Amino acid sequence: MDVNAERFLKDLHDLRSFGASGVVKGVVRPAYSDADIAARQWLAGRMEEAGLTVRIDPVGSVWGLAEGPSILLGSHSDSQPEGGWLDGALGVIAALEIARAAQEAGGPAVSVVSFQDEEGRFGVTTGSAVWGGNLELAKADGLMDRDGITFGAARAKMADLAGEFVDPTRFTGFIEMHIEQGPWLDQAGQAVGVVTDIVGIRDMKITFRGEQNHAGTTPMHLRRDAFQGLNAFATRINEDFRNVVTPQTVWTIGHVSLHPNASSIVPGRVTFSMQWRDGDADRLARMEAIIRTAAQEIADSRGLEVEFGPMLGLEPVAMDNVLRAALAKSAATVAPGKWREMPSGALHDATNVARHLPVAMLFVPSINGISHDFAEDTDEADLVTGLKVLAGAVASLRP
Ligand code: HGY
Ligand code: MN
Ligand code: MN
Repeated sequence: MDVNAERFLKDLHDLRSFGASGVVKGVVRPAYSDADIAARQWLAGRMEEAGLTVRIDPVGSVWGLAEGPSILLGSHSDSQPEGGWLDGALGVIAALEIARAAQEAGGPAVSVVSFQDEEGRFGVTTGSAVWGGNLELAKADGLMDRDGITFGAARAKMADLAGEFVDPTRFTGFIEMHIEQGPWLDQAGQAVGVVTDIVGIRDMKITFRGEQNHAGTTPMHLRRDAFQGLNAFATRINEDFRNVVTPQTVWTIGHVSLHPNASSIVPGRVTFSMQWRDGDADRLARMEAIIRTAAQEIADSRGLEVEFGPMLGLEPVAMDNVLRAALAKSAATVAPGKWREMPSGALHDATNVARHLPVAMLFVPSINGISHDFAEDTDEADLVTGLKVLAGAVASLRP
């Protein structure tokens, strides 16, 4: 099968024009934003032109379906609030190009998907989590973004486009191409990573409630300052994790909402995100226990109340041996000496798809290891190398 690198790169750049930030190549295309919906409609048109049957499912994931049994390729086209042009988009456009090239070559049958809300405006990989059965739709509908909008209300914006969920039994497997989003391939001067497994994640909101008061007149020893509670908590877990974590374990407080967020008011409430990731589910559980104990003890000692929101989680997932071997063989042919096997520290839709299908992933380098930032980028030669590796693997899977 011969992929068309020019056609692939043009589509990738065209997709970037939806929600272009104006800062380098970055995009602002969070799930269900006007730019995201417009991009999804554009993508549906490209799928149709490629001879695929378009279906938009009840959560807004866009599918381009080949006839009969097919291999599914894809990723997501929503972005972080400040996102790069390749995170997700690369896997979707590579899938589209391979579906076209495969048709031109007379097979195999390739279907394409762009899952909705992979970037977790509402949850964690929400669209594929619902499709894969990791998250009930009714529960997803109640999830709120940081402005208090529910997933249910947001997906209603696409209701007039929506059909049924796609039956997973029509697919024989799933391969997701993605940027690495970390430093390893770039530092080693390598072009391709074949993924061995994807880490697990836990994500929850925690709230400390204290007493809002005057910042000039309230003596320090009488304060019940919610921000000071968060400050103590962040320091405490760094200490308490020390004997539990490995160099691969990560944890992040990435969103903080302080109330009322004013210079002259002792803050009475803080709600923050607590997220942690590791390849070992037991370690994730031990970290959860540390988090809950630390937050409770800090609250008790400072006259605060603590409230734990619902915890979202995805388990670590190993890649399928057959698909992974096909990618490795293709990488060794297309990029000899310039590829490696590696785990994924980022979450991907493949985690959820693994509930239904054998899954595998391949990575291309991220320049300076930057992602979830407008500066995210990859050398176009590496994008094309990755595309060729994926095409080779898909071609080798034909019956
Ligand atoms: O956060 C993640 O790992 C993914 O990029 N959403
Ligand atoms: Mn992604
Ligand atoms: Mn991402």
